[in-house]
Amino acid sequence: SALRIAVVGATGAVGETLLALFSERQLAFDALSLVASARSAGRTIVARGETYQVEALERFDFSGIDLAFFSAGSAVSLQWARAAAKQGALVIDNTSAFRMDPRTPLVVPQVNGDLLRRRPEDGIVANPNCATIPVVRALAPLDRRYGVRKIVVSTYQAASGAGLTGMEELRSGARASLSEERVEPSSGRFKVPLAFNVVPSIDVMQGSGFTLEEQKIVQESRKILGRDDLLVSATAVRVPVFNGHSEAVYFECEAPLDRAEIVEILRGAPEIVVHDGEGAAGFPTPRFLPDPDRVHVGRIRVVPDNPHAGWLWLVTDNLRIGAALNALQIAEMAIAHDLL
Ligand code: A2P
Ligand code: 11C
Repeated sequence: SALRIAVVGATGAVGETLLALFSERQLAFDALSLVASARSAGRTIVARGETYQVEALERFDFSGIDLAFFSAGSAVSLQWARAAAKQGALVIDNTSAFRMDPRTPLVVPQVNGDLLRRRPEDGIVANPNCATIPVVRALAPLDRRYGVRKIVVSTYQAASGAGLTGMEELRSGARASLSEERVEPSSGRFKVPLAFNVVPSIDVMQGSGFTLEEQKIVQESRKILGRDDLLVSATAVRVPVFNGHSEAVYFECEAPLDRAEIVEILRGAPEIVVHDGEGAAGFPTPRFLPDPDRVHVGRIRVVPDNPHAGWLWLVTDNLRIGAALNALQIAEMAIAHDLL
């Protein structure tokens, strides 16, 4: 039957990536609506070779829509996503608005895609945070073999996680510091200027002393892996990279680890590339990711003094795997399971 799709946040970094993926993965749909704020209404965007006019969310009617992707921030999702779902759309939400709601499946298709065997009662599927997805993609197969009991994550997150304005601030800040030998005042996207800097604070600070980004990594990993008992802690850091989140992951397991076996398990895991060569062939870097639709793992180590502990270095395209591609793979699975 005819498939009608709406993309809310179509003018943003994740929305743009989603539209590119529609062509690359040849998603078959019959009608596409591109939705953003009233500021963008009337703008034209080319998607899959056709020109579309952007529509304002506040005037958009979801009643004819089967599948709605939301990536316009959590405030927008909180205000509009439930209404869209009530009008009949299956909502795939890319924000943190509903992730921890017990009714809402929080899905990484390669890890817990089974949750998509039936349609969620409130019509909303949540897409995890871009720093959570790589951690659970790499650790789920290791958890099955060794029983992971503790994870410590340090992130090195790209400007694109903060959207198009984040990338623009890095670009203009870098240019200003090189040309005028002074650091451009921050527009506020990163609290302090990001160019030639490292900023250990992403999203708002919580009463715990951890940031919301760090809290998301903890709570979402537990929910996706189905392990409330899992010890998880994180430090989330913004680095002056345009796109591609990197993460150093320390993990401890019940069973003793075998490095060669870890390499083999990860090589066999869906859509993961293992970098295990000499020199630079032993680690991926965000600027030179060979295949952006795979999770890249390198620096696989077992701690010499503790055979139950290991380290991984993960690099992923945060706009694709961390957001748009994961959302599209949720959609592909929902279509395959006839949920629409
Ligand atoms: P707009 O371009 O009209 O502001 P990014 O993450 O790259 O910053 O993009 C954010 C996306 O969310 C954009 O598509 C933006 O549209 C959209 N957006 C932001 N605020 C709203 C809103 N109040 N209603 C609808 N879309 C919004
Ligand atoms: C960042 N991870 O890199 C954030 C962006 O919860 O979906 C995504 C925020 C979210 O800034």
